Amino acid sequence: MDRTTKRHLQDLRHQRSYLENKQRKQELKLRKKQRKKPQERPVGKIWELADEETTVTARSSRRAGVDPESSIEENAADDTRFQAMVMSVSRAACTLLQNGMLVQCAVPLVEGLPLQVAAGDQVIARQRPGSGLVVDEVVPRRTVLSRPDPHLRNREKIVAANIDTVVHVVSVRNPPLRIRLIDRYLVAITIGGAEPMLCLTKIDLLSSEEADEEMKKLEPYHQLGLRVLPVSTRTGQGMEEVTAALAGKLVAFVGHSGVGKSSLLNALHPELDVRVGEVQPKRGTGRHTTTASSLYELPGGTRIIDTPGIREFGLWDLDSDSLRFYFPEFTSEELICRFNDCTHDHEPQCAVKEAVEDGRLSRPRHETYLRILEDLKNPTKP
Ligand SMILES: Nc1nc2c(ncn2[C@@H]2O[C@H](COP(=O)(O)OP(=O)(O)O)[C@@H](O)[C@H]2O)c(=O)[nH]1
Ligand SMILES: [Mg+2]
Ligand SMILES: [Zn+2]
Repeated sequence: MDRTTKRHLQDLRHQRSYLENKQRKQELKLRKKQRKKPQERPVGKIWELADEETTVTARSSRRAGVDPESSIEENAADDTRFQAMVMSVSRAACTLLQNGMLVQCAVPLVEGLPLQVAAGDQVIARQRPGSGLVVDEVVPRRTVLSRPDPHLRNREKIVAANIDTVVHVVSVRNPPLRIRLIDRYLVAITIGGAEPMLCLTKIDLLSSEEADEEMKKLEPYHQLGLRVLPVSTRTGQGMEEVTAALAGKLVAFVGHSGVGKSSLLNALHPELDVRVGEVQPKRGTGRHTTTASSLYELPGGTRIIDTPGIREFGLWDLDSDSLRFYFPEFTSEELICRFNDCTHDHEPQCAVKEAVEDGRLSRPRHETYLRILEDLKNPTKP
């Protein structure tokens, strides 16, 4: 790894630990404020969906000493406010984990659109007299994984929040490994502030020579300092490494449908019994069995957000000038282009293009970079 890449990674790590500390302090403060003893939480998805609004309404109204029929919402508001983690989100509601129970909570509209909440978010929710829970505010996020909303291109869609690590899951077969798809995910993960990791699944479908070949294709990512974890959920190969790499973290699994995200989750903790899809023989991709992101808690404090397959990972919050910083190998000190602001595209005497020509830099990565650059310059093109 060259010096610039190292420095880049160091900066990212530094930023992360700073943000982590900040979040920890915030949480401590809030916990003190709520004067709550930490509750023992059941592990895995073994909670029953609580008799949602009714039980919570009764309990919190009693605690707050308010008349549930009261028409003055402000009176009840403060005492019924509590912080909870978002486990999953549907159109106008989300599921929160409150005192070891899953409770449904409405998401309010802001300027005609539902307030943005995502699995992994910490929210402050409030009991509305007689009409269930509602999200009041979202606690500032430590990290995000975002993409443009597929329905409203100029709105951000947060796929997961407050994640430490995002594992991009790719399979060696069914569907086959297409390394060009990795780069967009990596850019999106890095922008959002989480640590990226790669998981190469279904290695039981290959001989060891074939597996070595596939691992070779991922060499440019190794060189970038990215962790690559080969696994099989069928044989259990590599599962110990995955378990260790994710221990204690809040993690999101992303990648195309059918690559084995849900299977990986089941292999980490079989009691979860997450629905797994069949791969369609014709297209070699999976059906979308996982339709919304859901957060699962595993023994030992690891928490995983399983996301639906995303075919095209669009990039949010990126402009063409900053794109090259997400390809850290292009900013290496040895690479001196003729122009300081070289975009490594059409410019003469471009050190990056020369390095691609003589094999020092990955050609597929440069090609993806150019494609993203083109998209960013022409945002209206489909
Ligand atoms: N051979 C093999 N098949 C797997 C492995 N992991 C998952 N699969 C299969 O891949 C298909 C899609 O899995 P699923 O977990 O639903 O993928 P997801 O869409 O990414 O969540 C299912 O038929 C799984 O049985 C593996 O390690 N080896
Ligand atoms: Mg799935
Ligand atoms: Zn250049």
